[in-house]
Amino acid sequence: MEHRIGFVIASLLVATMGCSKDNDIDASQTTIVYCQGPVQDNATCEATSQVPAGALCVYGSCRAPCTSDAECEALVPGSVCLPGASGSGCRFPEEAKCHDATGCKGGLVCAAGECRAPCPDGHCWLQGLSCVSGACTGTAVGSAPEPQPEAGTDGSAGAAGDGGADGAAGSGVEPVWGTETIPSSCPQATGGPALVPVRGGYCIDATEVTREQYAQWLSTVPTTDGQDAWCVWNKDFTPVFKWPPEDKGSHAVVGVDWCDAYAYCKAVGKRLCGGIGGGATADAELADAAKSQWFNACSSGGEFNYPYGGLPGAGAQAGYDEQACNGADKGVNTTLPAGTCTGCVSSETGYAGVWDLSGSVEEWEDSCVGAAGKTDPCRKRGGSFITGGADPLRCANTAAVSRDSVSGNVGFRCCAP
Ligand SMILES: [Ca+2]
Ligand SMILES: [Ca+2]
Repeated sequence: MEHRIGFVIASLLVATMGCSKDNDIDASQTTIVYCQGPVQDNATCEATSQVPAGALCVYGSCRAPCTSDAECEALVPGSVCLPGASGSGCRFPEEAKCHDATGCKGGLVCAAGECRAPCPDGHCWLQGLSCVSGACTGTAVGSAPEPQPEAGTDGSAGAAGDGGADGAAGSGVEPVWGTETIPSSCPQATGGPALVPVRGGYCIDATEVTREQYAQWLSTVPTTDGQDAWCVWNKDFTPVFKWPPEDKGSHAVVGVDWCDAYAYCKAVGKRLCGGIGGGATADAELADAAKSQWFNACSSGGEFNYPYGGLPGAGAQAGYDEQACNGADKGVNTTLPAGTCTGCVSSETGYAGVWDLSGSVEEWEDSCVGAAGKTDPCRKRGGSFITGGADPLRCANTAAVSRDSVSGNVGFRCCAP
């Protein structure tokens, strides 16, 4: 296994950490003490070269090397396998918390609320990790595929760790981010927000559909004829609330029922976001990144609780940032121009550039139970500006209301194909 990359970052750690222990971690509260030797005191360290054979120095602490959460759980319940500069080690997810880069030392960056090894080329080599806000984030699984240095380089781009296992992955193993398709282009559409290609092989609107965009469609006087049987009751596409747009054209359209949303997406050459590969999202698939277009985009492929981060392994609401997206805790209490909340987006390759999946307005999904008509329960996602607390703003959270329901905080976005 190549250790060159880890060495580069470890060298950085040694160069910049010095001897201070002024990290966010209170070493006196550290209960995992793995190192047996001269660095036993609070099990702190500056580099793996200091710690006994069989131990790793990860984020300034001696750690048991690991390749999986299960391994750590067996050693110390509650600990998880997280990456460090020279390998992955068991630690508690509560450790190494930060609010910004000043809370991290040794060249680590603050991402998703934790100090992390940087991913300078935008990729992380360990399976299960993704590059978020410039740092490798997620839970490392297994061992890393060997980086393939380009001819004439020293191969110094990329890896944040060596996986802590020897020889399990040989050269020629495909990096994990190459196994899911990001479309090279999106279908031609005739209206609405720009489509963004996402991992999973489809495209999704960059923002919620705005009032101006919806008004443009209504100006074509679309007929309500030809809707599916469960929407024949819908004789008017005009929003019930916040209409006409007046000076709020750039805000998300609200006051539309499920059938309005479905008809709009269809009319502009897209479809209401539903199942990956086609059709609706089944109830059991709502939090399945391989099945739900909306959830996959919101959670960066199931990696995060919120568009901007939060590791599911640390708890369903882990990583919640009340200021990142327009939920009630942000205090705006109304809609904003689409895409205003610059922190309400994924920075992961393959998911970046899709705004307000959490908060702003709840979004209809093509996920209804039954085909009776207006009373069928249909799913709406992501919470809204009147949704208080962390839970409703999670990507995995859903709520169901009747197909004909309209609300001042419910809109939608479209996907394609
Ligand atoms: Ca309607
Ligand atoms: Ca939203």
